[in-house]
Amino acid sequence: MSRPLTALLKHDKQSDKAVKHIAEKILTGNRISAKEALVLYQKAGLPLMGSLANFVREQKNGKNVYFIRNIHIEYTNKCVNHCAFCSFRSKTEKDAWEMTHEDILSCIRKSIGKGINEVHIVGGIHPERDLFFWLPVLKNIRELYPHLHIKAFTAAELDYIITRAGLEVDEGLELLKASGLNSIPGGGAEIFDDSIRARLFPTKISWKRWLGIHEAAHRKDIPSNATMLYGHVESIQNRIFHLEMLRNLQDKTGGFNAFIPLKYKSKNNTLKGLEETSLPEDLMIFALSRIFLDNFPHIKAYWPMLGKDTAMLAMDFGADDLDGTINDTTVIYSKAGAAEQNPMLGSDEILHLIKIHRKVAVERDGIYNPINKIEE
Ligand code: V47
Repeated sequence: MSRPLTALLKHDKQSDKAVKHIAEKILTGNRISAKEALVLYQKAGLPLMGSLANFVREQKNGKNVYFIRNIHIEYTNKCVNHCAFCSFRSKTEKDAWEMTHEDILSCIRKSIGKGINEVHIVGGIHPERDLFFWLPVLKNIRELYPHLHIKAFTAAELDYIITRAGLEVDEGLELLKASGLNSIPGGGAEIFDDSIRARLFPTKISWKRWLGIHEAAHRKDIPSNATMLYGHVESIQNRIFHLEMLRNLQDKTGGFNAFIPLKYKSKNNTLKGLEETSLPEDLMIFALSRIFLDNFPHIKAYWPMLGKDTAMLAMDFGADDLDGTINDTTVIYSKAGAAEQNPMLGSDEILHLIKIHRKVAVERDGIYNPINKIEE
């Protein structure tokens, strides 16, 4: 058991017996239950949660902070869904855009000289596009840039484009993989609760379908990420249930690479009366995720949404991945009011941030193989 933490627990007069028992389980490498996660969240307090999460983080990832050189391609803001939290969807014909096959290639061409290793392709759910629009796009990217990791389409997009093409999920995934798809991003999960989904995003795929698509992908050796949209109307019990469902699927398949807590941002969407979560609450979510998701290799603090400072702080509360250089290619969060209005981080700046936070920078590929480890 970790010495300083054992001492902290021994002299801790505030924590009750249940919290100490749960903390000991974590420090001896044992899994905690959903009930225990709730007790911890409600009673442990941020310093202890942070210490426990950091303990787990260091066991799994040492002091590494992963990052990747990447761009995002948000190919359209047209969307068949009307999700109350979304600030990205076009509201009128005038503010709608859609990228052609050539636009997408040109976007990659412009960034390829910056040494990118990954392209992340997500968008609204375009009413008229199906899988057969995408297969030649992926094939072209694969042929032109064989080294690029293609992370594309949330489960919500996959459900739509595959169904519209008249195919089953398994068939669609196989075709996508054969055309160059490497992995699936974590979006579209939102929060796993039927009544919240019915209220806030009634036309989006169900959470069971979201999990089913990720399971099908994992069975075809297509890894994926998972997200949770928190800080709107959900309870802490909803959050823990969400984490539990992800942990159960990961026990079955082992196909998730990273979990990404996504903090609800309130500008320009129909939920805008809500107050955003505080920094301590955000850090509690990171810590709880790291502690509870004992079978997830990585926890991502997505800096374009959190801001650089909070993302770096999250590195002491369980997170180990910053995502990437982005190169000002995403507007999903800037439209929703994120601190980073033109998200772009040069690799020099990333290295500097990681160094001043006394961590070890590890440039990675799309599946977390280290490309370059910088220890100073
Ligand atoms: O599913 C949309 C979220 C997600 C808002 O896998 C919002 O590496 C907060 O999943 N406030 C899409 N969140 C983006 C996503 C993602 C991003 C970066 C990396 C990866 C990865 C995945 O964005 C949506 C939704 O949960 N979102 N609007 C908002 N106002």
